Amino acid sequence: MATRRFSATDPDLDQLYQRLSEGSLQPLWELSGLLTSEPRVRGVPHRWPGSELRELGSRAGDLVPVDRGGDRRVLACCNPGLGGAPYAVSTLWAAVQYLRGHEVAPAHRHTPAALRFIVEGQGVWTLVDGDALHMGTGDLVLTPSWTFHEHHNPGPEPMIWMDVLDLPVVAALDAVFFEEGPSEDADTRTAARSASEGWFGGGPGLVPVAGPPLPQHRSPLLAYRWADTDRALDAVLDTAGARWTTLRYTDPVRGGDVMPTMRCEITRVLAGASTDSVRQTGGRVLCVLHGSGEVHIGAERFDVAPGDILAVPSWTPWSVHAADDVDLFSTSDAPVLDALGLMRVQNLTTGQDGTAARGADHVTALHPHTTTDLSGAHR
Ligand code: GTQ
Ligand code: FE2
Repeated sequence: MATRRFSATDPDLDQLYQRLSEGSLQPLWELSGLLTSEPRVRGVPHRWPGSELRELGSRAGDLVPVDRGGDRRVLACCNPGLGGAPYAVSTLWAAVQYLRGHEVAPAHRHTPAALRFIVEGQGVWTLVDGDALHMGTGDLVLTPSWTFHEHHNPGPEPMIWMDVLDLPVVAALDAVFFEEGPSEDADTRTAARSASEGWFGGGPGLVPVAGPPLPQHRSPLLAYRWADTDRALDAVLDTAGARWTTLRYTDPVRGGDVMPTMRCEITRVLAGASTDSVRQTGGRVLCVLHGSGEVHIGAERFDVAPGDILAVPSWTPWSVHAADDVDLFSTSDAPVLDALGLMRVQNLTTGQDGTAARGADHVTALHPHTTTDLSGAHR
């Protein structure tokens, strides 16, 4: 793209502009909208209804094969405010993936990291660098950057799940690499328990002193099981005497986020309760696992049901009001903003401001009262 040519009535100035343009230079005094007083947010609050995602996923299953070439049957959530870009918010890809019975999605790897969250169904296996991980309702399964992954469905039933990737961030950094798997043949292994869970998910607060080498930039635990998440949510609500709370999925060894670009959290809101209204820098994708109620995002109000995917753009307040008990999974790009010192958090209900993480002290980041209020204790 050629440098913009500014024109002026003064012939000398006009000549300067001409020469700037030829020299691939632009005068800042003619540029506007760069340093805005607040983020000029691309993307709008949006909801993709679960019923529609299931129906269209199934329709794609009838019509479109999965094989090399078109190797993922995936419907990308496209935020209507992003001019057709296939992103749910400006920094996150969110999609549903549909795999019919006995189908295989072949192995590959890429630098964008992915995670899967399962709203309904079970029976598909994801192999992450050869480690077989079962996918079941409420589970979070990670596919970190540059790990080989493939999916296979040995049973007769189709399965649908949500994928979230940091693709827009990696693409913005011009750091996307992709590679096909080493073999054309599908690896249809299964296992009673993944090696990752055997080593790092055996029991709360326990990690092996001598185990496999730790991966550098992400959690060594690749699956977070619903039974554990559910139990932890109950325990915290009970202990806090709260009506709603948010738990963060963490690296069991180092305590930080599960992956360097994506933060995963689960919010439980008991029937009749409402969360605080909070906004923070960076984008977020929500996925309703259980229950029904209202999700408020900016000026929008969405009546939600299981399977719904919602977009929370940067610096847009959001809150949940539960009609019956709601479990809500969410992914944000918060680790990126934290790492760069760009995180701002504002709780509009309590009036508290914060910056979420200070330095590398993840405990500060996790502590509800120094950041945003992550639970509705005694309210
Ligand atoms: O399952 O490997 O939604 O590579 C987008 C890209 C899923 C996957 C997506 C992918 C995958
Ligand atoms: Fe992939």
